[in-house]
Amino acid sequence: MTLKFNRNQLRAYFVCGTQDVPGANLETVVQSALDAGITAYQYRDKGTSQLTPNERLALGRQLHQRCAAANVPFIVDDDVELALALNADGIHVGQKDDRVTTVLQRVAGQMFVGLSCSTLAEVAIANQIRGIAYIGSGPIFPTTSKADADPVVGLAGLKQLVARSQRPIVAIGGITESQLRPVAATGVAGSAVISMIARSTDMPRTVGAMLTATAFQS
Ligand code: TZP
Ligand code: MG
Repeated sequence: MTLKFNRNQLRAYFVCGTQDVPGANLETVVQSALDAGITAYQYRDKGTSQLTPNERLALGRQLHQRCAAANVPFIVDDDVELALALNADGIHVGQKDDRVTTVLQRVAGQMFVGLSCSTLAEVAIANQIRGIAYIGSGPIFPTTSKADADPVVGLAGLKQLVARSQRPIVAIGGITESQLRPVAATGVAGSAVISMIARSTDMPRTVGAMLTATAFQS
């Protein structure tokens, strides 16, 4: 079954691949995050990941099953073929990935699409493209989790992107627990994080703080 998109799924959005949990088991980490109450999971296995394409596919099947059991959308980063093979609920594409319009056509009706936008110009273009479910904006703060990250957007920059966007925005990049409230105050629908959850010593507290920072919207 494919989960439909709604903006509450952006409140506590966990992004993670094997490269982000060295020495640990990604399935175990994702299950702990699901148990703690994350509202979306993005399978982003790339960069220094050592997995073969077949291993990535097999692991993705397990992770999708775990997300489905928790009624949490399973979103694949960047890779349309992988997203289709895994029957994902969503796909997230960057400005440098396959052009978003091509992706929208490929997955039409099968999954929702999120797009990274870090400038006002990118948001203005995204506003004109039908079918984009949400925007991911960042990095808000410096991050060590993405080698080719765009320049830092900052809280003031984020607020401008939110004001311009016709779609809900999820903030990403360098977000720590102490920054959740200022980030939420910009009007975003939520925060997306790698390190804050992957390295948390208390996932229920960490995810709880993400949920507390953003109000549920019906
Ligand atoms: N896109 C922009 S910043 C980033 C991604 C995938 C990395 C976020 O990781 P962290 O550890 O939460 O800063
Ligand atoms: Mg599904």
